[in-house]
Amino acid sequence: MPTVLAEKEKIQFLENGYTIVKKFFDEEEIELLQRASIEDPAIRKHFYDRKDSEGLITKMVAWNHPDDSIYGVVARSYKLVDTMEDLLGGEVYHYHSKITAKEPYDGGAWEWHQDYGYWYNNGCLFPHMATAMIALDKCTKENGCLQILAGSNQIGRIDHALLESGQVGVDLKRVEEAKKHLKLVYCEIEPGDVLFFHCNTLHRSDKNKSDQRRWTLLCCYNAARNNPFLEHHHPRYTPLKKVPDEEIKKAGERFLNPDSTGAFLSRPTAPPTLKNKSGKLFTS
Ligand SMILES: O=C(O)CCC(=O)C(=O)O
Repeated sequence: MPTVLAEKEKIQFLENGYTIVKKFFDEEEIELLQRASIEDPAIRKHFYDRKDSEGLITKMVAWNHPDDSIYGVVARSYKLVDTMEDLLGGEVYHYHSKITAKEPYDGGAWEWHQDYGYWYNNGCLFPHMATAMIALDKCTKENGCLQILAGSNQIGRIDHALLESGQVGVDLKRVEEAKKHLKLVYCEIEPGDVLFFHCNTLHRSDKNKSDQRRWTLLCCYNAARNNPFLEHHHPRYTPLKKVPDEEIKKAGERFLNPDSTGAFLSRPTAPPTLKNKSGKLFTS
């Protein structure tokens, strides 16, 4: 199946570092995903906390390999993978998937960062990487939708540092300069919409100030031609078995199989060489 992107959405991704495809998943598909994510015991079991500077928490679960669960089938579906391959210019493989869960009032913020600020340190030589953020809930300004600096993908990789909260954030002086040139976009999306963003796109999100939860599923991909030169906590090139889109509904609410998803991450990761202000090495 070819990409679902119209030419103008692809140009938007290349120029601005992101594009949003409305109703990428239909109502039935997204309801299955929502229900599975709530009921799946493996998700509950492997949630870990990711704190922000106020001590507020985003719950996260991340896994490496897409299995036959509904999330794995979504991550391997022709429509998602072919679209990624169109955006990244060739074969891709699944780098990892994660759920970021911001509960009403409690869900924490994410500091400005580029995903390549992390992934560069994993031995990924080129920034041929991107993420599909799938809205499981309505994502709004109030509940902490993703914010993006449109066009920041063209800046290239910026230095990141380990923050006291344990998050890895970008040099904020650069962000301030970038804001003078680039538009800040609040990516408000509905369940079933997909926000595709490039690994050098600067992004952050606010804490959840509302009584509405904000859960998202993020599927991250690397270009096959960008096989990481270092062994690390995410997979090196592993051929991806695409599945027809119809398999999503057939998967129903099939839960994650912890034996086939590879390592679940057990805590936030940061490049091992980054130090925080007190000079302490992050030892993940
Ligand atoms: O879920 C969010 O608000 C942000 C997620 C994010 O920035 C990431 O996973 O890199």
